[in-house]
Amino acid sequence: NKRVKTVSVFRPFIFGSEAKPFDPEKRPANAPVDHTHQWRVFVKGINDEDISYWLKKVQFKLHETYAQAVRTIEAPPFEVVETGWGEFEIQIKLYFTPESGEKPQTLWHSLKLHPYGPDAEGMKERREAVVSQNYEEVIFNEPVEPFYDLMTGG
Ligand code: SLL
Repeated sequence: NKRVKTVSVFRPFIFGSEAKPFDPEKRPANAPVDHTHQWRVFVKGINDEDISYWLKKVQFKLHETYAQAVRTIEAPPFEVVETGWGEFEIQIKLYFTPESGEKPQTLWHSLKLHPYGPDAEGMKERREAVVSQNYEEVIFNEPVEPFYDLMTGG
């Protein structure tokens, strides 16, 4: 496949996590006793825009304390919902649509369970969700023609 010379295509997305302490009255039934939080790690479009036309699959690699630490998500929503007790680094590997011919790209996200900053104590009392997310862009330099067409609707 021929490459479209001197062209770069950008796609924005959001990745991150959201965590909430369990409500003591209703812990998830199957959560181990030492778990304290429910959390979610995700990759998504800006304003929940559908990004599955370029993002094919996402592989999340959790801490080794998790059974089946590698979770592969093949369709949106690209997310893993889990429970746990500790914070750790999550490896996020993005796989692009086959037309792209692009290699997967790896990101890291620090799972945050505990509020921090000036209002941390208040947030803990109110059991607020802790959100930690980042804006990111993938850049495809000189994409192959079929992928360029797909990206630009041509
Ligand atoms: C820490 N370095 O010590 C981190 C490790 C591991 C978190 C955190 C549950 C695992 C499971 C879980 O929260 N692991 O029970 O399956 O803080």
